[in-house]
Amino acid sequence: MNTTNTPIQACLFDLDGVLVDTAKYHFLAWKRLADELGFEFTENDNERLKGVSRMASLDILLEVGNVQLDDATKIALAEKKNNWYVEYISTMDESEILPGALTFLQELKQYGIKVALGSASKNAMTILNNAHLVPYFDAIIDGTKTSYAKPDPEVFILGAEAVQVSPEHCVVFEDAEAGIEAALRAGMRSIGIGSTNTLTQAEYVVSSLEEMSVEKLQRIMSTK
Ligand code: B16
Ligand code: MG
Repeated sequence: MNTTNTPIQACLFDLDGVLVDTAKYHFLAWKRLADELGFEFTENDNERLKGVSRMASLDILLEVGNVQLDDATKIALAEKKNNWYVEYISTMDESEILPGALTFLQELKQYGIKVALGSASKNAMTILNNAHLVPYFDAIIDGTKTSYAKPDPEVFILGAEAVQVSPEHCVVFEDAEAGIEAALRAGMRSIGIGSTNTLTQAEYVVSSLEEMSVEKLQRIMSTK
């Protein structure tokens, strides 16, 4: 297949919730912090943190507990949570790769379609290394390379520039509505991973990458 004649030339992937199942470790670490601070933090509350940066996540957590703190304390608590999270992900491996993700990444490589990461996480390299996913990426843009959080389009614009593909030929795979909005603001196509109830702005939604293939992707993207 000659990809230069097809609409999609690059796939930009969010990490947590799209390629790997790290949300559970974020939850464990945030819950541990809430326990220490003396309030309850549920899995339902945790849904609000998906795709959100570390400091913005802490603000949401403190709002749940109705706790007000000064900036220095907040920075110290975010660091504490991150140390626990880093400890949890230090032992993760390929078994945390979400269904269908590896097969789809392998297929994209075979077709010569560029692949970039667009993640808010500052721990993305540790996760990709532990899951042995690094060789599948032509570019890796994560929270250490960006200044603005999703829904700002920066992370995806940098990804497209790194693989030298113009935005209209890029498709973003995201599990968070803020990430879908970032894709739209970047002028890119979008596929939501999750439910149409929450990913209302996505062009197309699948429940996991198990439902995706290069042939299906090009078909979906050429019919819009
Ligand atoms: P860190 P993504 C996001 O990853 C997570 O979904 C979100 O829960 C987390 O707060 C954020 O990364 C920052 O992560 O604390 O490791 O820098 O979905 O953008 O891949
Ligand atoms: Mg995500």
